[in-house]
Amino acid sequence: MSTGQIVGGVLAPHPPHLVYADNPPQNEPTAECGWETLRWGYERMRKALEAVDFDVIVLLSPHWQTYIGYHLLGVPHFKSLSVDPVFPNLFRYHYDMAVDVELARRIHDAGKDHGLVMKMMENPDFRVDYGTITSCHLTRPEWDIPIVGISACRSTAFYSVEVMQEQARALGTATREAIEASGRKALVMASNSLSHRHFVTESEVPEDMSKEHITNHHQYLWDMKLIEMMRQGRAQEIVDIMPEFTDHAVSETDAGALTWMMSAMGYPDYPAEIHGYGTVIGTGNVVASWLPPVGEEVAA
Ligand code: 2X7
Ligand code: FE2
Repeated sequence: MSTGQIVGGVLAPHPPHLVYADNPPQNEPTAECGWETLRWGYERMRKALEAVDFDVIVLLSPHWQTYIGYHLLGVPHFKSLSVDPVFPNLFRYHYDMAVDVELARRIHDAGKDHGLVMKMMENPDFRVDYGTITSCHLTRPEWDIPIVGISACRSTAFYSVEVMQEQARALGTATREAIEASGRKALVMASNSLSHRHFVTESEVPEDMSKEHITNHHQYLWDMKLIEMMRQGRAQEIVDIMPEFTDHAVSETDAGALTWMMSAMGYPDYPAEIHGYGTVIGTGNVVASWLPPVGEEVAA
């Protein structure tokens, strides 16, 4: 009876700068230009996804931080204004999104079966975090596909990156089982930057690209190491090295999104397609997709 499957995965970082520089009608501030290597990378990824048939996007966002367990958006429709707390000058975005509550509930139940603390978020006035909005906008600006939004449990901060990994792996397995039982064709999405040490001041013109560069070479080396592993189809090793990478690169992988996605996809051994890499206010960001070779399914 289970015909559902994960049809692909994407690493879709969420600096609000990229939405700002794209000037979509939903965002109030306007920009002249900026961060083109990443924005063109997203453009290439959207093109690649045209060949993929999916009816839901399931993502985990580092900016929906929950302190006890994983929460899931549990209301069919959200519409409001999202203002980035750090960059209100760049991101004031009017969103209007549909949620696949049935699949969210299945993931909730499957997570519980795997021993995780899970909660459906059923407050209709809840303001969806900007990470969810930005990654979804940049991947699918039409907003014509429902999403399942999963929070990031702050277990790295409370306990350790190892505890986060254990939970994110279990959540990945639960997510895959729930998708398979649901009959959905799902695109899974990790919404995070790689190296994440950013500048503490913003330049006068945010899109002044003469000021944009990686915070330090050490971070760049870590980003390149991880990207090379993605290019070589070494997902299991990426997860194995995650504690060290997260610590040394001060990475946003601390939220568990990438570990969760690799686990949900069964640690793919085929190469990721790297659509673009670039820095945003000093952080390292890669836009990448894992689309299984023709004839192969994601995960065992
Ligand atoms: O949330 C972010 C981020 N992850 C990276 C860079 C800049 C802003 O916001
Ligand atoms: Fe972020």
